Amino acid sequence: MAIVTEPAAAGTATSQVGSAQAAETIDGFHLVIEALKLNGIDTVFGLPGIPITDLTRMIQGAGMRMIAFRHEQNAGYAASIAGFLTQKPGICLTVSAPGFLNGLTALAHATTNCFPMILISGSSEREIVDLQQGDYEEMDQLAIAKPLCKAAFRVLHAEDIGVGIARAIRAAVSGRPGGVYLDFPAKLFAQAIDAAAGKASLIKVVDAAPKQIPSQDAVKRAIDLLKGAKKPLIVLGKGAAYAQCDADIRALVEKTGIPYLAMSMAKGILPDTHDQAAGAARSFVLPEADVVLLIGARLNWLLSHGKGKTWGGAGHKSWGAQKFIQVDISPQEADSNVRIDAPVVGDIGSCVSALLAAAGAGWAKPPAEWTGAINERKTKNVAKMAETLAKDPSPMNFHSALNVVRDIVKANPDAILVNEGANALDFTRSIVDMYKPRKRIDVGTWGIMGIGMGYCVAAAVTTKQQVIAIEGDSAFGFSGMEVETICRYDLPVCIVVMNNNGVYKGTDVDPTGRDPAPTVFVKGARYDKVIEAFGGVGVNATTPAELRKSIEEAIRSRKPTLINAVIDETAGTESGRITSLNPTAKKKA
Ligand code: ADP
Ligand code: TZD
Ligand code: MG
Repeated sequence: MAIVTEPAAAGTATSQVGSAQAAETIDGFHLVIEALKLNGIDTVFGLPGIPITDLTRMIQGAGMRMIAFRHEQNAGYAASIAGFLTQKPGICLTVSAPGFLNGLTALAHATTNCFPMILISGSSEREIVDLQQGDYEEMDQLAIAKPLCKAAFRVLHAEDIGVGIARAIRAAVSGRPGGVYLDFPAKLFAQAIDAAAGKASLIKVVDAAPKQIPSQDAVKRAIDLLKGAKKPLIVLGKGAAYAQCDADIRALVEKTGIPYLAMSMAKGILPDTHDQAAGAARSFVLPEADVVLLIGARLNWLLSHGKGKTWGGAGHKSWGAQKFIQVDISPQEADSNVRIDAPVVGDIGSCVSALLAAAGAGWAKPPAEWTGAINERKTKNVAKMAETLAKDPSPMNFHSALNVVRDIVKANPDAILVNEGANALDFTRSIVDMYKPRKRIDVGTWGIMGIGMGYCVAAAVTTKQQVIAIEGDSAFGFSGMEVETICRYDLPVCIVVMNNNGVYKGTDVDPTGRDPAPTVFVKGARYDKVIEAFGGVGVNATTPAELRKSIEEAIRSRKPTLINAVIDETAGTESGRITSLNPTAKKKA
């Protein structure tokens, strides 16, 4: 297999000497780089090895950022969230078979979460793979990737690299965004073609994510339903955050006066402290609402599929009477769980501005009984929460520690909050208010553990903002080795490990007395020591005051920091907020 070991002059054509007429040529490596650059892609996340080591060097040599990770899954998660934050496909670059498979989880995650991402993997010799003759890292990667992504392409000829990358970009960002797989066999990189023909073969994608204008009928149907509502509710999902039409969403919410709920990663599109925010009265508004306008949120498990007890359940007065309006770019999303009375299909920017225009002047705000009842619940719940937050138990619990984080995020609203764990996730989501769009990134649609450090790296690299990660101790373990990456690139990331000695809590025991329980880790572990190994700042915090001081110092210095926050090991609950999904709980129900 032809592997160029000496990187050629970055980003330029190479000269082939020795032939009768010295022809300017360009190889596959450079065509890939030029195609990415031409399309405004300036960062690649990945991990080197055969056959892409030289590509990673040349990417760097060409002035792009090549962020090298310790495990491809974390590079993949980084790419997926870079896609969410920037609307450009995040690129993850891996080696063949095992590297590809390590990246694949992230590709599937991107697809599930509707994040635009392209996984580019080098692959082995086609002829050997297809005859299953046992090549180095042999695997039919394209076939394996297909069911897990929106589209998958293989490029065999250097002159097709431009088309391959253009198609991958279009597939990732148009319509419902998602993951795309690009298979580049090793041979492709060394193929040299005429430089002029090579350059001419590259495609700058025009209008990669075309607007999709909703039909007038659909908009009118939705507005008529909303106008007739006595207890309307808006639910904002991460599709609304992705769409980057924050001002119009705010205008629609404020013009109509309709209370709204923000799904986890939609928090901050409007500040959580907004008058119309109904998050603190969630269990009241979901069953009570008569018309629900979903904007970029699916009625999946996170919204209890739009039915059952969360929404009132059989016997409740709203049973079967609730009406749904769903704004989504996917025409197939409506009716996936319950009847959607008014689907509005289009991109959220176009749909929201059409709804705003159709709402017209003189919109009657929702009845005061509805907004008043919500405010009453909110006030009560907020007061109850304030009481809990004011307590200062020893050891710290999730509340006393997160009270500190809440203050710090309020004082630093531009910081990006990364969050994973079970209790560490659920408590952070409900306690820490967000003030700006796309500042909260978390476990997403799958409730996946392991996104933490990849998200931190991508958030810091793509936005240059301070990153604060609130991590369960189990959650952190999935990607913990990437603290080396964070230190190596000297990123402004402050990781807080909420250390309660285990998964959910640290109190389980093996009934036979032989081994540690499956949910329990080394007691009193010092995660802060991990970052010290790489020159970062480690702090062991046992009180809210210590925690506050160390996060503030991390933000001031912008140094990579890991704080081991010692949390009462009895404080959590099994599975956090989703205990009911455990099979044992289901059996009892
Ligand atoms: P959440 O988990 O926050 O409830 P989901 O991931 O379930 O959000 O839903 C996001 C929805 O947003 C998806 O159905 C997706 O098709 C949609 N979506 C994503 N981007 C856009 C866009 N630009 N315009 C319209 N809909 C979008
Ligand atoms: N593996 C993957 C990839 N994702 C998962 N969601 C899980 C396993 C199961 N799981 C959860 O859903 S939360 C969690 C696991 C292992 C860890 C919870 O422990 P934690 O958080 O220390 O991160 P708390 O604060 O102790 O609850
Ligand atoms: Mg834990």
